[in-house]
Amino acid sequence: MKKHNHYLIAGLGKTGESVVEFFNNTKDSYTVFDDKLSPQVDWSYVSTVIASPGLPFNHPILEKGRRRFVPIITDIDLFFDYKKQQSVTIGITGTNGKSTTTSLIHHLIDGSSMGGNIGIPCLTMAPSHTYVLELSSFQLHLSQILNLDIAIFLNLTPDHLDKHKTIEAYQSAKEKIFYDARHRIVVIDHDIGVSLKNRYPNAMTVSTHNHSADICVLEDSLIYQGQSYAYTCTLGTARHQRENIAAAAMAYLIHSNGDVQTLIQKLATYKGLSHRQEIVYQNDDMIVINDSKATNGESATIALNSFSTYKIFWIIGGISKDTGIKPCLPLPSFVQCAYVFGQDAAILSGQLKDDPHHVFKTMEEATQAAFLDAKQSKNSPCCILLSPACASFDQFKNFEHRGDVFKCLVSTYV
Ligand code: UMA
Repeated sequence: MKKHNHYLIAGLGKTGESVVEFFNNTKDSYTVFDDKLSPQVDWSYVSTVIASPGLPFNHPILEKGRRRFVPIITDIDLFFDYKKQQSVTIGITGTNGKSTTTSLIHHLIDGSSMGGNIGIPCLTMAPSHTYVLELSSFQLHLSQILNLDIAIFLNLTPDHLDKHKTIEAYQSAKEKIFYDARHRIVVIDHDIGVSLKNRYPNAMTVSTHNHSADICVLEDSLIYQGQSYAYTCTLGTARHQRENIAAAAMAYLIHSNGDVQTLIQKLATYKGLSHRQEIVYQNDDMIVINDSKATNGESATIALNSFSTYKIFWIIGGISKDTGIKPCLPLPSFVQCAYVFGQDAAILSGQLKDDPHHVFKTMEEATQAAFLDAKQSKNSPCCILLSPACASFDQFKNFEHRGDVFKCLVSTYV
């Protein structure tokens, strides 16, 4: 006999822990499952499974639930069920830039709460009038239909194909962000944005060069409703950052009914996020960047191009994604040397072929060598760039841990 509302919390990481806390407060009954605990599950009691985003979609615990016709939902679904009706929800997805855009919107909207894939489980967000949610393809794939007030789809390049298997499946998961959304925002500088605009004609458009977009963010001015406004933002003027600024600005303008003056003031005071092209050290000859969040070749390429005026000593490694560092190749001439470490160092070294690179076991050794070479180099200004293009789990708890260790190492060399 099935007991009413007995939940199975599948996966006991950050998400699972937040669901445990949530059910402790609502007094709902639950059982936890995690491979590291190897627990037995008595399915006769389970009415709903709450799946963690990191579980493989075909994990035996989820397959068992499906065979028994037990609904599988996520912490995001719980959040939408329990949040205050009158609050506003803004969701952001895309392969790259979603954390930056999420945090920028959070900064723009006073009193908003930020959560989701950015590292703060939705259920732990402080109560607010506006919730800004970074949504990964894993979270979207497993969630039901969300009723977002504003949904942003930034971009799409191959990533997480080990889990989604095909780019089409990856795109379908991400596109769920648009179902039932009240306002949709697309970046029309990419094919995916153009295709989405064709399928969702009411979507608001943003661009970095097309003046007819609903908002166009140029290097020093933004164009909105036919008027040009000067702006500054610490994110800089690289195209990908202007796309993030444009998407965030559009969301803000929808939310604030077009308050451009406040937008411009707020853009100027944004400070940026840790581990995303974060400046760790800078003097006239050298800049050191922690871009530990770059877990695929696409994001690493963006970082390389952002520092193309420097001679780059590039630290990469960890667990390589399907395409490895293909998007970064051929290595641009401003990259002096790559310092490769971690589990898939041999794969990355194979991809680099004759491009200058050295292989190490650990990030510590790679960083030490990069500093040594940069200091001896006659070329300046130089940039020591940790933009690993890989997942971190072989040697670190997560990308934040990897970035923090890097910052510690840097402090011993500068
Ligand atoms: N587990 C199993 N069996 C498995 C796999 C995992 O039992 O086969 C268990 C692990 O033992 C562990 C738990 O599941 O106890 C881990 O759960 P999880 O991987 O879902 O991780 P959380 O700690 O809940 O973190 C998740 C997101 N992680 C992933 O999607 C992999 C975090 O995104 C997110 O910040 C957090 O929820 C809060 O919302 C991280 C991430 O790497 C940053 N995201 C990917 C990315 O950005 O590329 C999508």
